[in-house]
Amino acid sequence: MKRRIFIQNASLTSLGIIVGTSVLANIEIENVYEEKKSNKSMKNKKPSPVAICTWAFTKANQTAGEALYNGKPALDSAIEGVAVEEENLKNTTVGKGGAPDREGNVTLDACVMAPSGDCGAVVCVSTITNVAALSRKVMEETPHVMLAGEGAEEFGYANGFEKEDLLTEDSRKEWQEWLKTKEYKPIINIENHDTIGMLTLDDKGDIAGACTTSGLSYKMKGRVGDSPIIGSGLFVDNEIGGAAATGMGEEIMKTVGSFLIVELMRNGMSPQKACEEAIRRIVSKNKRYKDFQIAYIAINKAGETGTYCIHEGFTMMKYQDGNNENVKADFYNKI
Ligand code: SD4
Repeated sequence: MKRRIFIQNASLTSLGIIVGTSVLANIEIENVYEEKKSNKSMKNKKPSPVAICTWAFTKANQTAGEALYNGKPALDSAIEGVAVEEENLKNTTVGKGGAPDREGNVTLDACVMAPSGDCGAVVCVSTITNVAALSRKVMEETPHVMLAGEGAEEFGYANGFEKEDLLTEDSRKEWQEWLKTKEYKPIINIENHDTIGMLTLDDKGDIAGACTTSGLSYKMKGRVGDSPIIGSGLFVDNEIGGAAATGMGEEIMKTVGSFLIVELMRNGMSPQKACEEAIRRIVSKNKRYKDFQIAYIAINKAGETGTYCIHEGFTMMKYQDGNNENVKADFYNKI
């Protein structure tokens, strides 16, 4: 491989700029080919279980990681992990205690995806905390993939989910403060608590994922972002790997980011390179990329992981072999 790159570089120098692009393209293809070969050989090795999640959700990721090491399947572990944040009243971007929309309603969105390729999702749920678990119920107990609003809530009560008020006193106070200016400027990135997207690889080598959020603070009534949309906020193909997103949902949806990452991995890219390419896709299509943050996390069947974002500041958690590590993502906007 090294020799081939050397020869192509030599011809680049001697033939000059006219052939430069195609030679570089060849090098790129060769790199992908080599990566594909190494991915194949990794596939034969059985990796130890791995849990990764967006942001520094230490306890949630630890919970999922320990569940995996106790032999729980990938989907059970992911749902157990994200439930920690759904129930964390201090987290104003997930579950109960999440920031409301402009009219004071907390509305939650979530989805899950199983190793079988089955998936479930709920959107605009305003009275149930554990919306990832509810998404699983939709997947398992209905002929549908997604339920919205009242329909999702009624289905939830019928299946044992408790009716709750999701607006906490703290969130109400902050919303009332916001009403004084009504300034709507979603700033995503600064704080280290946000939507939780989680990917898990269990001891059988199966991959699953869950993604759960209260969406953008003070969003328009009825607004739904990427998080519950299969392929955007989350995608898993158990033959290849999985990906999850956090950040400005509108921009993630336009490039179906998580699906894109899994497809790039299918074509031989590592999880890291695939996350980078998905961010590049967004940036190249959107001159306003400096105004918003998007971050991806990904895992493949070999248990390799990757993460990349537009702006500095995003970290993911990774649990493997008893270590729950905070991993800083490399970022695009270095200027
Ligand atoms: C959304 N992607 O609703 C979510 C919000 C988020 O970091 O991830 N914030 O658009």
